[in-house]
Amino acid sequence: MMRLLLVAAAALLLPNVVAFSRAVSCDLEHEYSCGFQCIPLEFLCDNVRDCHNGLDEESCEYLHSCPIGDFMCRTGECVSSHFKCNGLAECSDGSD
Ligand SMILES: [Ca+2]
Repeated sequence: MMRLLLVAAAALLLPNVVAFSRAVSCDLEHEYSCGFQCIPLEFLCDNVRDCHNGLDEESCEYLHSCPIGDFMCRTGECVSSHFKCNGLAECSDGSD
């Protein structure tokens, strides 16, 4: 009973931690499982880290890469990492 109360209290106090520690089930026909997170299959090996653990970019072979210090847009364009998340779209698709 005490253990049940502790789990309930933890769930109330730390909802994000409890939710994150739960494995999720993905729709594997359309999604890739990072373990505790699902991402669209098209995000796999696209040179952008989408999984919190980076699993979607491990064991990938890339046909195209960007110079060190650059960020690769989802379109494959290379832009300086300094411009990533600066509120302006340097990538033609706005993926930066
Ligand atoms: Ca990715």
